[in-house]
Amino acid sequence: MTLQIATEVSDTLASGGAVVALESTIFSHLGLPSPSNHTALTECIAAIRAAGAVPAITAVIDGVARVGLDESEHERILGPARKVGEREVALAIAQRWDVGATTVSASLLLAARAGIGVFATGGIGGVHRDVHLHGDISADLGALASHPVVTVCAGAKSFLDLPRTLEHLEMLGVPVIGVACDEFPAFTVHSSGLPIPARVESVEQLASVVRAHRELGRSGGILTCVPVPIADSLDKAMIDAVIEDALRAATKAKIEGPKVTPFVLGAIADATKGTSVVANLSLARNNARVAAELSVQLSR
Ligand code: PSU
Ligand code: MN
Repeated sequence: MTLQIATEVSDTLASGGAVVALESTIFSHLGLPSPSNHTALTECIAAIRAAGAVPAITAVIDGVARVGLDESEHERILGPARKVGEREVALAIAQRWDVGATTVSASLLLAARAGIGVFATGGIGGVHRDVHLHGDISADLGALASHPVVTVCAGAKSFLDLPRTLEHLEMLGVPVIGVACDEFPAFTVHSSGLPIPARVESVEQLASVVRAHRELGRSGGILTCVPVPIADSLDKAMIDAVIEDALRAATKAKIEGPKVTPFVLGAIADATKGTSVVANLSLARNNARVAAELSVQLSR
């Protein structure tokens, strides 16, 4: 079997209930330092269940693509893992990778195959700065456009080129919708200063957009943006300075390709002495809750 869907997840989907998919890179050592990765996982699951939905963590474990993990398996994704983007999923299966931590792009593929329509993450990948020099554009963007899944995120980190990321999403035809916010959020910072392309006031209004999108037969996804709760939002000038240093360190250490994002995330966590991690946990919980509320609305 190449794709295994947890019984609780398939039973809930079969009865028309609410399910929210989660990625595993954010919970692995690639996304958050230990033990905050474990806290994030526990809190996201709790937020989804509290809102009346079933969580479905995606991962590749012992060469099987999984949608929904048993609690006893959580430790597998918290330890060392290989990063699995959409293009690595088949490799990870065929070559029986021990633990593959799925990114946003891989999670969207697996969620779509399982029939899950709502996915929560922290921040998405995007167009990297200086793209004309290296061409680095996250596979997350293409996956957002090709899979019929709504992604709930807190925008993207400003170590990316956020204006180009928004342009790219427009080119791909992905609706970008803010829930009660006027600006594209910048992950641990409440706002980036860039206008959000579209705004809804509530999860109910968001659900009507999703229904209309589906009724039109659009095959791709929708990017929903929810800013980090204001009390946990970090200072933009402080984070911008930290990011400049982290990017310089990445260039100096000749970090390239898929290693860039985990390297910069780690450097930011170190430089902010964990305050970025507190904000990260807060936004991850919040996104999980909003995604669950949306999934519940859509299942009515
Ligand atoms: N941004 C974050 N935290 C993360 C990631 C991005 O703030 O953990 C992870 C996600 O799994 C995302 C992936 O899908 O990094 C994007 O990697 P890349 O930039 O190599 O496409
Ligand atoms: Mn990349």
